[in-house]
Amino acid sequence: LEEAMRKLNVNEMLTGLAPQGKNVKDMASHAFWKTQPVPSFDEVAAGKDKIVDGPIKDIDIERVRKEPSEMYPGFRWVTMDLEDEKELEEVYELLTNHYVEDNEAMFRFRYSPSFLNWALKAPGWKKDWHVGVRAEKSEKLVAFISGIPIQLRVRQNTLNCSEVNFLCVHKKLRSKRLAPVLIKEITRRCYVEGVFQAVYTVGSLLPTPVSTCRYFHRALDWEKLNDVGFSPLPNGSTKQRQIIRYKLPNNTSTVGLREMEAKDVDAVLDLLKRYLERMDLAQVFSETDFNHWMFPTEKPKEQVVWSYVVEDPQTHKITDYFSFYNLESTVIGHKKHSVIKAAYLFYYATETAFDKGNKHNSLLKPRLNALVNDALILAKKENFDVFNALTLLDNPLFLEQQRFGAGDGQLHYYLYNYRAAPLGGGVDRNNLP
Ligand code: MYA
Repeated sequence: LEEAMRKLNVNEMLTGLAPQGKNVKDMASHAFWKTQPVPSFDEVAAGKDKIVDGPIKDIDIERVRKEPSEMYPGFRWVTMDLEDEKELEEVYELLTNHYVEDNEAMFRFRYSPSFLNWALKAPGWKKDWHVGVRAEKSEKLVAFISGIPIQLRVRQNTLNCSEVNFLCVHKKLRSKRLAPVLIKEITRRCYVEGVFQAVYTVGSLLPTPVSTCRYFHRALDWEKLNDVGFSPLPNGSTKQRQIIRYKLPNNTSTVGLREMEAKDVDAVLDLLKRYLERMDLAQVFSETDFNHWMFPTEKPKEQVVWSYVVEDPQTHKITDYFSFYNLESTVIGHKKHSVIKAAYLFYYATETAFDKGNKHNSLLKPRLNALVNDALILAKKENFDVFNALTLLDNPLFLEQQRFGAGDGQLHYYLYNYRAAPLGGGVDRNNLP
């Protein structure tokens, strides 16, 4: 029964609708979102097959307000200067204490200052899109929202977009409708720059996701994950059995696997671009973007991203690529452990995806499994406790075999001021074995 329930939930979650209709407020009860250029639940449900991708409303840049809207008394708008280490530290502090937690409030994301530098100063970043709110008396930073410019392809259309992230309101100021004010302000600052569309991901269900993923977790240090309450001991198993289940070999197995080097950039970018063309929704990477996200040359205090390639020993061609990044979570109020070190699978690409006779993923599936198994081994060597992945790209081809377990969390993908037919997920489902 448990297995059946689990399957039911996964299937429901993959549709983008909340389980059994729970947590679904209708559009009318979304006092803020019903005023915004986003599709309603009903319209998406009714028109699934008829939706034509395109902007929802035209924005007249001349009519966009030049000044921020009024702030609540006692607070004021600020633009954060993330080049200033002190201000970066303030954003870090706010997020470390008030950002996203799991439903049981056991864990909270802990983005390092190095991570924030990486995520918020992406190529073309604008200081104006790092928006804060300070309490006037204490000068304390109490809220934040950010955007970075990206090129996003939705099927055949490439949008000049902002990616909105790190929306955070101090716990003492929650439920006072500050979030809509922040969202309207980042929207205004995007419009002012001539950017009229945005992409964002949120754990909770709002009107209306264009796609939904589920989080999967693969234990690397099961004992620690069990200690902190992240991985319960399954009925009928023992601690020893769990430790053995997640044990990994000491060495990687793919011939030609090595850390990525500067000389690989052209080949990897070419491979990654071709691989991402198979997806309906993907960022479009220039070489500058690629270097920033996947092969940063400036080494930060704390390493954020790891990139590897496979070089064919005979032809010296790059045949595969994978990367993961480092995002810790605070373990709230635990005596022994203060953080979980999590590796998140980032981008990857493999030539086996283009195999012509690949009707049943006959090469792609085993290759991905070998690569991800090596990624797990490398992450373990770097002292990560857990390896996380979402149900995007071709990930469903390896999650089960590599002993990932379905998590509670979902991640909904949203587009602002852009209507798009719902996405089926990264995997070409007709091609699954
Ligand atoms: S997702 C991460 C969000 N952050 C956290 O979860 C951290 C912990 N939580 C908090 O800090 C607060 O609870 C937040 C809400 C700030 C989330 N996205 O002020 P309120 C709606 C969008 O009374 P609070 C990320 O960073 C809610 O449905 N809307 O609520 C991406 C309700 O509206 P409606 C959200 O709990 C962010 C209203 O706000 C979210 O005190 C993308 C309630 O406001 C949410 N995560 O504060 C933002 N949470 O009545 C959108 C609640 O209508 C960007 N709400 O249901 C859109 C694109 C903009 C740019 C466009 C350019 C073209």
